[in-house]
Amino acid sequence: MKALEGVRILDMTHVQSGPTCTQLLAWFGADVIKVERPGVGDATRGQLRDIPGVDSLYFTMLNHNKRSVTLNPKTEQGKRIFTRLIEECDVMVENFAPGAIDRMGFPWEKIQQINPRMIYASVKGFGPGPYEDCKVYENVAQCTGGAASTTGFLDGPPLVTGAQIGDSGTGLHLALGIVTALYHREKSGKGQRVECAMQDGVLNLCRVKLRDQQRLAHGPLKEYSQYGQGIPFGDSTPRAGNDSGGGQPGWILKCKGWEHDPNAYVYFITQAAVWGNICDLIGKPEWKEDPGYAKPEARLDKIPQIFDAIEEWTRTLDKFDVMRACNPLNIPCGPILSMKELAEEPSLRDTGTVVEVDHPTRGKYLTVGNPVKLSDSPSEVLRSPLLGEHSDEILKDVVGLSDAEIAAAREEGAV
Ligand code: CAO
Repeated sequence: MKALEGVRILDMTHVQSGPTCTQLLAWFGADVIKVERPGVGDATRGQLRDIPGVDSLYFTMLNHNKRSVTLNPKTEQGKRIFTRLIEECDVMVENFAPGAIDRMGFPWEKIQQINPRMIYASVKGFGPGPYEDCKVYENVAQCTGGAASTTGFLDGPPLVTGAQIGDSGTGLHLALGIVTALYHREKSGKGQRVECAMQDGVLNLCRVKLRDQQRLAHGPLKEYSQYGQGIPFGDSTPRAGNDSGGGQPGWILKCKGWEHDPNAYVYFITQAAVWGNICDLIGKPEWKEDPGYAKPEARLDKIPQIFDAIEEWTRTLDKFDVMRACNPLNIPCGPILSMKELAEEPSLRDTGTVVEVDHPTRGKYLTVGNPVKLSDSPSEVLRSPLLGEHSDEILKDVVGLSDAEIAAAREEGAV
């Protein structure tokens, strides 16, 4: 039995943040019913298409293991069907612009009235406050949540990251909120509202940068490279390039072939406990006893110079050979892996983290499977649904409509 088997989700999500959340719940076994506008569907079905007329990878990779029903809750019959779905589901998830579900005629108070056990979960760009009515996409959240101001190099502009911390990150937060509310409902018998703002989710992921903001009041951030470079600190957490962000200094270093391969680099951490091993490995055994280098505090004003010396060594080796040399010595490091290398990595295929899926109109494609592994409830990745593929079965089995009632709903444009 899957961990969330028996939990039914009314999935009113679109684009990325909400679908990430409901896809995770579906992988864990929930019955996720994705409600889409008749004839239109989730906008991402048609975005960034690589094959004409076929659901995009953007859509297919975010909507596995779900069923699709088309429904317009703004029509008369659509409202009746939607009300029945609220009665029959445990959780409703949405990430429309602020107020959209209310405008459909289903504010939280009404949803609660229809089904007091309903858990109603939403992603919005911002929480209550000056920006609560704004529409928000990924990079806006990265910029307003503190990620962009602290990402990039000191002498360059703020940078956004390729990791979708605003969309997928908030979806993950929301999924935890939903499961927590389901657990609470076991005891209270009641549903509740679950909300996660993208700004809040990003700020939560940037927690260590707010830590550093407060440390600045007590002096320079000595583990930042700029300290060793003699560059003064301003009044807010600066961009730190590839500095580690933790107590053990780290940096990205060139490896053999960096001149023509954009990913011939390695992340290298000068773990204090194995400093002696590092000195031996890079041919600087004298640094083990030198008072200017032996202790971590003594090294703080020389971090850039130390990484220059380590790079002299890493440049002589392939990035995987650097890792092979460091691992037995307990020196933490990691090669910079390209998407091509990740897609082809056999161990990720073996664990189901990278999965090949077959789709009726697109054929075979790769996706990222469930990164969370449960020992007794393994996840299988099932292809995303076509638009309205499960409309009839859901309208019959979940909503309880007859064939004639379904035909009438279609006539009205409700389905
Ligand atoms: N039947 C009929 N109408 C439907 C429908 C259905 N099944 N599903 C949605 N709609 C309607 C909504 O009612 C809404 O109409 P109104 O504005 O007239 O009330 C409209 O479709 C969708 O509205 P939207 O404003 O949410 O869509 P958008 O493309 O303009 O904005 C986005 C997209 C993502 C910016 C916005 O939804 C948003 O800010 N969401 C919250 C933050 C968020 O999740 N951002 C992440 C985006 S990427 O994951």
